[in-house]
Amino acid sequence: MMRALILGGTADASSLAATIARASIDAVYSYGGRTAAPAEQPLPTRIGGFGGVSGLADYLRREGITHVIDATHPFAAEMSRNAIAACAQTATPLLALERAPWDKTSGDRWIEVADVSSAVAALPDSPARVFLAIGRQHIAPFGSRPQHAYTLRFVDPPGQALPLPDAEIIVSRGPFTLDGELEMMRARSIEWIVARNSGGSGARAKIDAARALGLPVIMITRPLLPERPRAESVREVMAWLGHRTCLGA
Ligand code: 3Y8
Ligand code: NAP
Repeated sequence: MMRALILGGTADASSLAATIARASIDAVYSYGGRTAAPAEQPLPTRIGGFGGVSGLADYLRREGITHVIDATHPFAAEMSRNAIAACAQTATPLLALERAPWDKTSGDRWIEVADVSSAVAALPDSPARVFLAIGRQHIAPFGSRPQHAYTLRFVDPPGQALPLPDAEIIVSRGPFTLDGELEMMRARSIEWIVARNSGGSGARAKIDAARALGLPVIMITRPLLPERPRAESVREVMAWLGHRTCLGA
């Protein structure tokens, strides 16, 4: 009897959950518990970590999970690595639902860097107006560059003071629109953007806005993950689950 676990937390995971619910496939949706009020899902939902690889392997056995879809974000590398290990240990089929990275197109002024500390080093020395669109978990390293005027965007209000003397916080969970991003960047006179190559459409607007305004983007490339089967569409996932959706998969 099929029972799927969706490792979620992204727009793609939400659209997969809706299709799986419509197909009446027995499934559980899992959030990591990063945000205060994650979006509702049309499936039974669990929130919080499993307790590393062994915790996830125990969960798979205990809950009789027959298929795991890793629909987490490309930067949720620890979750993805744990899923690969736990599924190998328990011989549970695993498929990643992962959107392709954004490609640099003509007009894009990207400075591609490998990680957050390289992103900090790529900022100019002279004071600038910088939009940090990388969430709240990786702000501390920018404390070494207090000379800049920062605009940050978080899903939830920050719990404590930031290590940045000049910072304005926008609380918004996306998805974002081109007009909204253009308006925000003009209103804040943004000169630099720091972003992660998340891919997908939910956060792409800031990249298109930066190109339209001719602004440089410090683009953090994705962490490398071990090989695993991957799909880029919900339809492919449903076919992998052996389910012919109404789309005529
Ligand atoms: C908790 C689930 C939807 C889902 C929305 C997508 C789109 C917006 C791109 C910017 C970049 C960022 C951040 C972002 C994106 C979507 C999608 C996507 C980037 C939610 C969600 C959870 C999270 C966790 C959160 C992180 C943070 C990252 C904000 C829900 C809304 C910056 C990633 O405050 C915190 O601690 C937030 C932590 C991990 C990265 C970070 O390190 O701070 N996502 N984001 C999931 C869980 O608990 O399991 O609350 O409903 C999901 C979404 N995030 O329904 O449309 O691509 O899917 N999320 C990045 O790309 O750099 C925003 O502001 O432009
Ligand atoms: P991470 O660093 O890869 O994972 C850290 C730990 O958090 C994992 O080992 C696991 O704990 C727990 N965890 C993460 N995702 C989980 C999930 N979906 N269900 C259950 N436990 C989960 O993860 P992250 O980058 O903080 O991302 C956390 C969540 O936010 C994920 O759902 C991800 O899809 C979503 N998200 C992340 C980003 C991003 O930029 N990282 C962007 C958008 C959405 P245990 O080891 O205890 O099992």
